[in-house]
Amino acid sequence: MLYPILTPSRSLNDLNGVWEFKLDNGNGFEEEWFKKPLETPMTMPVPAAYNDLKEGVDFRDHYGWVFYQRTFSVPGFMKDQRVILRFDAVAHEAKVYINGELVCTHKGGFLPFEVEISDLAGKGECLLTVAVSNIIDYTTLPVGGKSSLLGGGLPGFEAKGPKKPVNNPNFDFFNYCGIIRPVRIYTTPKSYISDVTVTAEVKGEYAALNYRIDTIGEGSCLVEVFDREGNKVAEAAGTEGVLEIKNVKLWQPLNAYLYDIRVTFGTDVYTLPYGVRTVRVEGTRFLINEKPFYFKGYGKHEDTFPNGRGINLPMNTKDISLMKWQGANSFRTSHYPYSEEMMRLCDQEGIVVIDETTAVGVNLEFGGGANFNGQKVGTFDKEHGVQTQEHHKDVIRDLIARDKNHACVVMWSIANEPDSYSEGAYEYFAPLYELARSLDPQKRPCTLVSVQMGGGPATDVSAKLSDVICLNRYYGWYFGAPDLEGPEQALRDELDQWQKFGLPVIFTEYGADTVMGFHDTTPVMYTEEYQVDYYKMNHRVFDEYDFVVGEQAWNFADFATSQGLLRVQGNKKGLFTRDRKPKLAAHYFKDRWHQIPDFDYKKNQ
Ligand code: BDP
Repeated sequence: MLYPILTPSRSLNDLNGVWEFKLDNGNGFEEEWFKKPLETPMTMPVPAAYNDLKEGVDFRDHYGWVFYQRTFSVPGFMKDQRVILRFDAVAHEAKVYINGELVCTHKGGFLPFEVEISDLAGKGECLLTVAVSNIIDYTTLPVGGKSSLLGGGLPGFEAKGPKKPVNNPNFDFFNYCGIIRPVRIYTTPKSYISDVTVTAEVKGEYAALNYRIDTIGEGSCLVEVFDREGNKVAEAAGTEGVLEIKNVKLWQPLNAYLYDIRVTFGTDVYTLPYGVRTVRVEGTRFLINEKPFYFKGYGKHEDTFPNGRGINLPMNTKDISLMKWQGANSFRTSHYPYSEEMMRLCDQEGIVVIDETTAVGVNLEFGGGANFNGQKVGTFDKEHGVQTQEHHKDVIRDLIARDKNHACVVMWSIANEPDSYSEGAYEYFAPLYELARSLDPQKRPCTLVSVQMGGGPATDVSAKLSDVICLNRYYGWYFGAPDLEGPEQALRDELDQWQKFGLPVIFTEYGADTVMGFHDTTPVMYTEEYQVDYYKMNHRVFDEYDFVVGEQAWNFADFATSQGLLRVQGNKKGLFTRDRKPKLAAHYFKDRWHQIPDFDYKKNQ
């Protein structure tokens, strides 16, 4: 799906701002709140997660639907245009009503959807109501369950509070919800460009860009490529073809270069920023532009105060600045697709991205994974499993459709810490890899991010399905802490096993909770010193194995989670605090990463 932009043929109007808002009391749909102005509404900014914006646990942990509302008009001069209402992300399910009529629904909180509203042009003021649900279950991604009690406690000491339904996330981040990304109206001419797909073949200084333009209606098609200075460097006619660039400037990690590909179809014009680069895996090497790349970076979250998971453009810029300060070159979009603005920024800034689906907490039979609130489902429920897989396919389809042209995206992550090792895992995952590989025009490597409790290479389907083995490992934290010697040996033992598969390995998570300001002379868990020692131990091992081609610390910054005995006002594994102040380990990483080159770090591959 094309990102909405203003072009000579397309207008763009944003509906962001302060909307009316009301928590559903269970009667919202029955009383048809979407048919009239909300009674006793609150105000609510769009885009943002609503949870941290009003006080009280009933608000923050509200279970179910909320209603957003505002009015808008489509100007009469748009009558001969196609008018589209686009939501960049609504978490997790949306029902959109205009003047009381349901115009579209969408499930899945982190990918865009849109609906044509051309017939509203010149019709006067419209009432727009968006009902949003935060319910997670075994058919949604991320996965969750329903509890009837708020709160937890040690076995035998469970909370005995009032019975009310609450979400029970099977994942370790706060279930922020609402209209979390921009809402816009854009127009196109009636005959229009519906999609653009570009892949690159590079031979020395020559690049051939294979393109396909999907169109609706009549018109002839022209595709032109411009360099940064605005010089035209290639041109071709027709909806499919090849654009030849001589003396190509490649998109490189931390040294980005973007061309503008301008497509004209009839009267419609659309411009795609495009970085030319190649990616492939060869043996144990991850090649970007045919050179062995070493991933230095993090797992992240879209998580700031008070936006929650709501888009925060200044923080995106700040985060990339901190990454560069630290000598990092990459991150993973753990555990859901990030905003389109962030992906475009990474293209511009040369940050390498492992792009992850919303599949977190997929422990179908099993209740495994490091998810402390996870409900054990017990025996495999075929019905749930099948429904999850169907939705998982939709998410893969929509993610690749949205992000396929991004130079920054070098690999797809099909899931985070799923049950990838029990009976049925191969049957569940093999079709998903197949789907991703068939849909991606650039044929990027595919992976899943493997959980430590999975039993390792012998049982993990990663060994059979993934192009790169991605490991989340907590030797020296969940496993063995505060001892670091035994865990060091255990980490070596595991890597010795992976070595036999001849695949590259990236550590996509490793980390230790650390409360800023906690210090000690001998390393004590949760102190800043322990975090540094933990990382030093892990790095000693990573550096000994040439097939380890990347290290992404967990996490870039502290982040909000559900409450639990192991969470001190959130997950504290950040190298930075939630407001982006560096812990001791942030400085340690800065020293290390500035000494590690982006390419050719492992000499004996
Ligand atoms: C891993 C999960 C991640 C958690 C992390 C942790 O992938 O979402 O936040 O552990 O426990 O299991 O900090």
